[in-house]
Amino acid sequence: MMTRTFAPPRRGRTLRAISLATLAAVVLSTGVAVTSAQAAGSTLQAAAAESGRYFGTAIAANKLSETAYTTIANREFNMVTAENEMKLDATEPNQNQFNFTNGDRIVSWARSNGKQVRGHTLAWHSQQPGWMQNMSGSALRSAMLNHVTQVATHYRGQIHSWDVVNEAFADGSSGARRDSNLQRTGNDWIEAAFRAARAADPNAKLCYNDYNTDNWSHAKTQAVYNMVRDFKSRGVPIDCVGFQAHFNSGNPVPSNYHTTLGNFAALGVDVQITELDIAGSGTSQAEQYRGIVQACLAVSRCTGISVWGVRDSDSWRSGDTPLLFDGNGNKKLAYNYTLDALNAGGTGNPPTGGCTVTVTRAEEWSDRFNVSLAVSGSSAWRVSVQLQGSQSLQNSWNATVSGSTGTLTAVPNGNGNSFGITLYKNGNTNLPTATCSTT
Ligand code: G2I
Repeated sequence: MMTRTFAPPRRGRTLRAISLATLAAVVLSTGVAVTSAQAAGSTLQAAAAESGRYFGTAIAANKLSETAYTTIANREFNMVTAENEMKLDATEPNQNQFNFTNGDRIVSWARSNGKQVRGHTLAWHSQQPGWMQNMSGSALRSAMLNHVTQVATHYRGQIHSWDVVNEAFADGSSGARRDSNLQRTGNDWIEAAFRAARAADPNAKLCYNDYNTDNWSHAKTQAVYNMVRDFKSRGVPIDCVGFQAHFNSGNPVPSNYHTTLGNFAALGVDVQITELDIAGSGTSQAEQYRGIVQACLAVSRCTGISVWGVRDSDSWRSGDTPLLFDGNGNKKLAYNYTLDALNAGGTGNPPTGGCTVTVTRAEEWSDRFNVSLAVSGSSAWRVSVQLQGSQSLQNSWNATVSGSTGTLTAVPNGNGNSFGITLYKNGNTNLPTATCSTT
């Protein structure tokens, strides 16, 4: 566990959470006043990193030559999403002719500035190239899977999380899938896309991403939840759910937001706020941003927040002034509230705090396969390995591993930070997922 210690009271956190007796004991035993063990972050990325989370933004390739834009983006954010450059129309303008020029520019800018990348998006009813819009049936299904495979392969190893499928559910009270040419290829198109993405880039987290899924009581939220629960129970490779979080007065931040995030996380997926923007201004807008940050910080598996653009003038709906910087690059009140809320911390540190673990497929036999796990960031770690379906442990090396099905726990046994396991497939060849915490 990453421990968070006392933050200064001016940040609002939280002598309240510490019993007076404990506080007295600390003061008595040290003879000095309690102070923060960790300086408050002065940028969004630094403040989010205090609890092991990222803070990201959408980036437009055609703005990377603008210094005012890149200065803010580089300073404040450590996760980057291509706003349009990895979409289907951008990456496969003609069937089987791929164009990664602008997507690559964004990845290259991100990596050269030490940032991670969210991929957006592999399969979507919208922004399809003309040739795809006119397709249907098995030809479309094959073309979609080929697209997923080619794009995820091109970016293999460079993507933190992929929005594998975007916006596949209908709005309103039906709880149904959205009608689209992809949906008409068969209800299993979403899981087929996830399996293709996993095969192409086994180390990227694979997300389902949607909007109007914030309010727990809404039919669309329930429908997505039921799909994710079904996927997890059948071993369909899904690792995360993206909540776009485009809010305005007609669609305000719901008071049950943290319930929504927590319930999804309890299914065994990470949750990410992926395209945050909130129409408005002043205190009302700032308070809503604060509410979003607090909801994320309250859920251990809410691993990061991305806003959908840098300055209001960069927004897809600039008239709503929905972002954290104004058109001149000045920090808005919403920025200050967001930064303070990140610095104030929350109750749930993500499981990745303090160390990370990568999971790689190794040797395979008809009934078994090997999995290599490498920990970085700490030598005092505990790794939870979530087996898929009915997989069970046959053997392990270079770590002490307990459990045999479901979730395994591994701790160091003096053989360093890499270890391995052999799993019986028992009908499921999917790679397990793993999370790391420091001890
Ligand atoms: O609509 C807001 C977002 C909802 N969730 C999925 C996101 O992918 C989506 O992003 C927006 C971009 O912010 C817009 O920039 O998606 C729109 C449609 O893909 C983007 O708009 C497009 C315009 O439709 C194009 O005409 C334009 O050439 O932006 C393009 C580049 O400016």
